[in-house]
Amino acid sequence: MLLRLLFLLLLVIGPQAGAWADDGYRLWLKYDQLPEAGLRKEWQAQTNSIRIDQNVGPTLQTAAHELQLGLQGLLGRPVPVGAAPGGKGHLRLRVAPDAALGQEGYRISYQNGGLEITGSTETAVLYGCFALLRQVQTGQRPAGLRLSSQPRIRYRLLNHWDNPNGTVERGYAGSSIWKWQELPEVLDPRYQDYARANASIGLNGVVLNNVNASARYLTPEYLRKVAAVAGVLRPYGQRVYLSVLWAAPKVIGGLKTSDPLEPQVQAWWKARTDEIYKTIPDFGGFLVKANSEGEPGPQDYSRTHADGANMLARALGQHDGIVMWRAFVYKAGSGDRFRQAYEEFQPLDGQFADKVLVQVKNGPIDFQAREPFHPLFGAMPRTPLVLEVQLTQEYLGFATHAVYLGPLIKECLEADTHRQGPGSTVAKVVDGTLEKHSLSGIAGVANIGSDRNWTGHPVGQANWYAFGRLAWDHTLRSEDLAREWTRMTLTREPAAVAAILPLLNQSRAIYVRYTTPLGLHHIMGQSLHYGPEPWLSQSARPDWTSVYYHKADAQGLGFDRTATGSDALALYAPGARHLWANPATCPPDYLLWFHHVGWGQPLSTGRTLWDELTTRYYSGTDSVRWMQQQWELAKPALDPQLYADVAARLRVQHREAQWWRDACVLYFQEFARRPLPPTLTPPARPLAEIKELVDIYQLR
Ligand code: BDP
Repeated sequence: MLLRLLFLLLLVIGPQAGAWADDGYRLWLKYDQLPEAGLRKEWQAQTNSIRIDQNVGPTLQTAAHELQLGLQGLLGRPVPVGAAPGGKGHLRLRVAPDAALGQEGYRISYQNGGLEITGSTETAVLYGCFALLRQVQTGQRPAGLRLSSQPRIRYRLLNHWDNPNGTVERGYAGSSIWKWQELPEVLDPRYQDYARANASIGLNGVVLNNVNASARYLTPEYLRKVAAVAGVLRPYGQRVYLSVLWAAPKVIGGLKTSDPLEPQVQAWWKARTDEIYKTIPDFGGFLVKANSEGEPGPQDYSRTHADGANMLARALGQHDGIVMWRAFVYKAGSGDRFRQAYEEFQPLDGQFADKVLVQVKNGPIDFQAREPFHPLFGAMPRTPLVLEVQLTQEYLGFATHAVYLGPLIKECLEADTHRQGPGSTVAKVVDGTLEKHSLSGIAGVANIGSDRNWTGHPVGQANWYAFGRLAWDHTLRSEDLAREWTRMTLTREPAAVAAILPLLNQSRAIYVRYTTPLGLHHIMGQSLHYGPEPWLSQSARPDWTSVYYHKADAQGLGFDRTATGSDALALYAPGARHLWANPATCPPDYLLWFHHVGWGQPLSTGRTLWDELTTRYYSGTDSVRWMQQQWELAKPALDPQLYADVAARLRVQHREAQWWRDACVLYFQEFARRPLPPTLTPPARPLAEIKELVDIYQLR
């Protein structure tokens, strides 16, 4: 009887206890014991202790501590940290200048019979430690291990769009992780866990606040708070940066102007910047959104973006910091939005000061599910360009749709600008190798919030992970990163991994199919940017409507951006333009980005535009069912809580895929006036009913 009771008790508490309780907080840094005893033994034999020199700095101590934590968990036995040297059976961390590795690169190798992680700096060794842990976590063997890697891009940043009041612009994972009102006294343990996550994937900096910036961050009171966060992030190699409000000299400085050519404005920024460096000696620099979507900027004083950026660069002076000036600009009523950033920024190429990088979104409109690469990547050879991608899923179903972004980021990086002939990829522009820039940068708009699992949707973690790994090395394959993340985060059980990987790898293409197939874009719900609203025709500006972008009429669908239309295609080098210029050869995925195509026009797929469009909406929606089945296959190997969470979100995703499908098919049918292909079942509800759904979601 007693035994039976005990057994029942175990059944009740079992799933919540120990290794099975997985609320997602630990991300990919789980360090649960390796199941394979043999593999554990092999690693144990190489890691009897960790050896570091005495009197090392905080980052190397952090590195040793992380390694200790990880190895103890994975190998299931204590790993002491002792004084170098060490030797056979011990793991040595060594900082030694090595030109081949640069400042941040690491090498893992056997030296005198013992494993050693080396790098020119303590931060480099820290990256190496996480690389070694990744080897153990993903089940690699220690024998003959030799690995070296260095980042291809220098500034690898997350951009938080977080506000002082704790809200996050376009954030879907709770509120901000930065608790400004508690700082600087209270240091939430999350800050440290956040820093280690970033370091583990190779990132090296964080813009703490929203690009629609509050001037408050530049006040002494807030700088003390920022300094406190910087203090936690520093041992993990993460520098802090701030987004600044262009009008700050007026708003908090008491000046009458923010004109960058005014000496008093220049003096104000110089003094503020010196003050920042006194408080935060390794401050990274400024991110600026100016003269965009109502934000103030130098154009308010008839000055250029270059005037503004260069003034800030001068304020930075000798300090080791940079200015990242965003190119996300588009003025109301001045033609095709696709062209506007190009028209404003391309003529400024060559005018930016040394410390300035121009930050460009991956595509010319705004983080759509698929965009052609931004034409500026092929047009500003004399300016280092930061690639900005969005990890938070503003246009990709918030935290309810599983969309793995590895393929999206890679698609942009691998796109060929043809700037210097074939092979002039966006990656080579961004990493600086194409034009020999010494500065280079990449930024991901963070999808991180106060939710226990950090990203709302558990799959969102994979986007943080893949972004960091690609920022370090853009030649890595998206599929390999999905595999790494899955095996470190979800399960290493082969059948389950085999079920989950195709789900992840195809998720973005599936999302495109049921929302914006064939190059449709910007047809989502107004303001909130959720759900379909292709009929949206009235807004504060024409380029905030949907009809502006899809141009559906009785003849056909799509935005003519050839010479007969807005001619945005002319912004690309001939080689790149050539790919899209002819509707007969333009890849279907980009067709409606560049062409207005007749409903009955046969496409390269063999179907007419109408049939292809509707087929994609249906097959995309059906594929969400397939995603559910794949997830189901993995169930036995998954933590029950995590399994249930994703399964529920997939149910929402399927319901909303149907919403997108029915809305778009019925709406476009009003123009096409054609029946659905016979294999497709017409939506059961009328368009009017679907339109009401948008009002419910938008709370209008
Ligand atoms: C848009 C967002 C808006 C951002 C803006 C930006 O809707 O909230 O402020 O981008 O990047 O996608 O500045």
